[in-house]
Amino acid sequence: PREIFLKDYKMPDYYFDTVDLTFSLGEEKTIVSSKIAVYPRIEGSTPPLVLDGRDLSLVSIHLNGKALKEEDYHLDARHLTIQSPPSGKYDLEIVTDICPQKNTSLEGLYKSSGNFCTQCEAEGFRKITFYQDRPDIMAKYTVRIEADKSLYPVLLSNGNLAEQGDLEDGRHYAVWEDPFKKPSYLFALVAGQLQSRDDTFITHSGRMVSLRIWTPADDVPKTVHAMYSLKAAMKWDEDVFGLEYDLDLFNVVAVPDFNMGAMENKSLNIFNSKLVLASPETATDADYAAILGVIGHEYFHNWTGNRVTCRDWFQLSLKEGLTVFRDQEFSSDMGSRTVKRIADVSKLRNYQFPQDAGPMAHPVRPHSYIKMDNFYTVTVYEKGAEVVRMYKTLLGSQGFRKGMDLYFKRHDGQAVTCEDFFAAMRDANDADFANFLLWYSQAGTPVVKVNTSYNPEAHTFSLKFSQEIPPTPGQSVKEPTFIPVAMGLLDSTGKDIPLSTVYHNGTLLSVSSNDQSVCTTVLRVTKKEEEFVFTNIFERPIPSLLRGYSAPVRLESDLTDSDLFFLLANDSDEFNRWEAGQVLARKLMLHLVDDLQHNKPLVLNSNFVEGFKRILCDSSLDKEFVAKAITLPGEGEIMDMMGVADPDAVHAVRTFIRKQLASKLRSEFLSTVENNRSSEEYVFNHSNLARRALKNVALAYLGCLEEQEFTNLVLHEYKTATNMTEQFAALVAIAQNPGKTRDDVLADFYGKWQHDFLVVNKWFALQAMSDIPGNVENVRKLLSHPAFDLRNPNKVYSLIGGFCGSPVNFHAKDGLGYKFLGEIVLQLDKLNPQVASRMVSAFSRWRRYDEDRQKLAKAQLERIMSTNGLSENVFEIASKSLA
Ligand code: B3K
Ligand code: ZN
Repeated sequence: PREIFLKDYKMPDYYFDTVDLTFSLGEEKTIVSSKIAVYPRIEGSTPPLVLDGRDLSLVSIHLNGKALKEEDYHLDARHLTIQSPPSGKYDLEIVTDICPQKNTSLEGLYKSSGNFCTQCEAEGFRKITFYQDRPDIMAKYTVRIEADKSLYPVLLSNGNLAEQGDLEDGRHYAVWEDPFKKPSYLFALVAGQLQSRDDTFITHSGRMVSLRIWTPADDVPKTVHAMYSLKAAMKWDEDVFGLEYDLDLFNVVAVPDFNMGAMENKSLNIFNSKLVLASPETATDADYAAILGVIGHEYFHNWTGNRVTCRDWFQLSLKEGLTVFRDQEFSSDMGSRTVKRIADVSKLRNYQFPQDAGPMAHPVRPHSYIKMDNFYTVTVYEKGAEVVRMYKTLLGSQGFRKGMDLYFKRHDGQAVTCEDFFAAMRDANDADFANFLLWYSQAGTPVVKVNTSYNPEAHTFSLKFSQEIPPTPGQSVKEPTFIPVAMGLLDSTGKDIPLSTVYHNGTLLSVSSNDQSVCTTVLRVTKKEEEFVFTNIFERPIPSLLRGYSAPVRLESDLTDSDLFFLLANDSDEFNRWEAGQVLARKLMLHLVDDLQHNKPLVLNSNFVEGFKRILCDSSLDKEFVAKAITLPGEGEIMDMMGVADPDAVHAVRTFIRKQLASKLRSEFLSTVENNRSSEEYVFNHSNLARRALKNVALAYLGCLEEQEFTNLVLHEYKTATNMTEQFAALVAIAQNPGKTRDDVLADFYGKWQHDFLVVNKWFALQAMSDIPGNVENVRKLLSHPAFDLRNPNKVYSLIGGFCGSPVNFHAKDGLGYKFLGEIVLQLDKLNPQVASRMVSAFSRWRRYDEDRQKLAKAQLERIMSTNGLSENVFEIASKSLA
């Protein structure tokens, strides 16, 4: 396999002006005819024209109407090369056959539940026809689709419907024209038996847009929330960024077989059904929130991704980091900003930090890849979004908006780079961004240490910062980067101290302006070591650092436990209240893990229980915030902080703390459950979902006690639940404890929901993630359950992905978890390399574990590597993991 490097980027020799595609969809094969208007980048130059193509069977090639002879072109497994094309403009016509019904990779054109659909990003278009399949080739597309009318009554592609009609032999056709130039990865086609929920949106400037969400007929009632989300997203983008939709039609199609969440194809978004379909009875609040976020995300791509796209795939974060940032902001504005921030930061810590510290660590803009699909990562997406957020932290909302406006003014219709975005932000604000660009090129999570000191004579408070970025593969030495540290100081009553002046390495910086007092300021930490000194501070303050999590770093401060309890109780920055509790919990957990490893008895610090109780019982707090604040850091997060990760010890400690808290605060948890029941109809709004969230967390605590009273309570909640959020939470609480009750309720749940594959996936995932000893055997059995299918990604993510997320069973000492995954990866790789490669990633941090586990995991990686015919996808992850 060949590695591709950013430094080797070359502009294309040829551009494409227009592309006319005709698809004749058939049961045996599909015939794709393409006519491309080609012109050279440099007038008069005639280098060979190299087109990408995979798994295509070439039928014919014509150049300006004349058939090409075999000696005029060269065909190999990956390319079609026309050796001496004519100079100037010409039309190239190529006919190919493809076989969508045999395409199990779900990339290119394939069938899902009898319908045709496409997925082209990143490099799937080359599985449809020969093309320069790279994002800097932007062309206008016209697409004609022909198919059997009764089997495929609905024919969709990008843009506007120009023409449709009947053909002979029961076939019909539709012609779609997209007036906007686009890269091939945004091409889409759907054909099948679908029905739509229709609505309209009137844009800010008064244009009417038709909105259609397509699903199989039975599912149309479950698209209410998706439609609501779409309209909310359209309005939000106008209000916040002044961005309007640019066509008269916007289609969303839900398909059950899809490798990822969704795809932003121009005006024809294709979604994994999981992120469209919802009803109160079948979807949880988390599903509703995910639908809102992803419908928003794909819609927002219309500007950040489609109108302005990436020059090459190394720039992926240009569109993904920015669009994740936009969907995070959208969800924040639609719900609780603090809770959304907490959820996003938790995701970063639990998934991105480990990636950034492992063999697959890569910068937000990677330097190289073997298979681009492997780089749709939490680093490119979530860390990328943090990078965008830092611009906003530094520039403020208005400055950020000015930067966005300039970005679109400069680059609408172009394929650009991360520097272009940086330059727009900088130039629109005349800003000094110092060494900020390093965020794009250096991998690894910076560790920022802060030492504080108060001088009571001089009334000064000093903060000494130092930063270090750990080495990552291919990058042993790092330079200090630009870390915006939003912070405030609290006085002894817990109030913010107005900040007047701060000295930075001896130079005065003014913090307040126009006599307006400022309580949060953003320090620009750019060097390996530097000091900031606040003056006119008349008592020892408690610093609240990195407010709102203003930079994606690991912060190590000298704050004491009592400082942290103080912040937990008082900080005006709600995010940092949560964070103080998490820092305390992480310290506590690591401490107890150490005790456990040294055979010391486990004792839970009573201050922790007290602090926890205060939050649980504080009725002035938002309930969703409380639910987050009383949730302990994840096991992965703790393992990530250990020299040698010990999954059993971390699991035992987390379980111990949960049981202790449940037992010490049983009456508080019980009243929390009782006071947060409601007989009202399900509504997805903040106050209702917050109530359910708090109730469900409390229920899970009580459930872990394994006492009859609480088992009955949980069963009661399960039986009386009128929505999936509460029903599933009760099921989760019951399923924690092995035994007959668990088995009966799991069987009951399956019986109830076996007709709904999305609910059945939850049922698979719940069992797969279980920490019941020896669970690998149950998971193996579920592989042959009639509802399971290795070809459906959602099912694989639920069952196999769920299993790998269980620290105790996946990392079981006997190695059976590793062996199971090794076998599955090899089976999956033959069907769907993208899905196989996601699964094999679970091995990537094998060096974090003890020697025995290392040996067992390594053996599986080696077994995978020695298999013939391995996909590039799996090869890349497995080989980099072993390197
Ligand atoms: N852009 C797509 C991801 C495509 C992944 C290809 N392997 C979804 C999104 O981020 O919006
Ligand atoms: Zn995206």
